[in-house]
Amino acid sequence: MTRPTRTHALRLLIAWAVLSVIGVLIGLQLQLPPGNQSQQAVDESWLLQLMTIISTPVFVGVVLFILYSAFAFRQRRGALEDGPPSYGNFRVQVAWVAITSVIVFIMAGIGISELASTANGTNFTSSSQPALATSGSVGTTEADALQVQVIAQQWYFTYRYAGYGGVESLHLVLPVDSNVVIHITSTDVLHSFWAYQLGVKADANPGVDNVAYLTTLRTGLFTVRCAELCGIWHGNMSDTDGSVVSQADFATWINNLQQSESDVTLPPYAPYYFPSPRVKGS
Ligand SMILES: [Cu+2]
Repeated sequence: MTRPTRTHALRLLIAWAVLSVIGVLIGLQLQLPPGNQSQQAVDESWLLQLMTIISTPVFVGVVLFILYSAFAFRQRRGALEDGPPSYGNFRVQVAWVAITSVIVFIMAGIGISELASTANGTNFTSSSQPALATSGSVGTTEADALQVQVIAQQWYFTYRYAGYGGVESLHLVLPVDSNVVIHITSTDVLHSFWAYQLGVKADANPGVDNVAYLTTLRTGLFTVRCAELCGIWHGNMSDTDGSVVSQADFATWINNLQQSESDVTLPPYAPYYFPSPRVKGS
């Protein structure tokens, strides 16, 4: 018994529509990483969700067609025969090209508008920024944002706060509702600074000041990891004690740090560093 092509097409269309709607509804409920601790993380989660929702009907269509064909058009028992030859289908070809073009143009439009919105040199998106009580006030431009230097080294990260005399910390602590410019560098080999929940990941190279922008939105802990194989203890280069704290807590914390390091002589603050030359026998 062979069914007309129309019946197969109609069945596939109905099943595809129903499953796609279910898939998109599930996609809308997803909480995708990296989360909502910073504006950048929110943007990344939103983009991931959008991509998931756009690709769900495509995924459902392809898998459904394969499964349906394997069942409905399978070789029955008996003599092995070739299927009927196919000569292309004009309507399917036009629809195929048109639909994929529309999807690609929508993606390109989103990409161009995102690029245009960050073309002013920073990608700070929040409009109003309360200023910090102490030095290094936080504003809406790169110049008055909090400057933090991430120094990668085998096998941990340290953080220096340029606006606070270049004090150095073992954990990254940031004030909430603030624009932060992160300067990432290394003193030895290639590392990669990855503050997972903040949605920031950038290479840490010696002799390079690699800049990333961040707008903190919510207090809480975050994880920092090295994301570039950098030597035998690379796997240990992880810190779960990064934190976004209230502006008052940040002021207290940085004050205490300044006090505790008042009698410590740190190397001079520089935009970036080079590995010290390795002397024979050292
Ligand atoms: Cu590393």
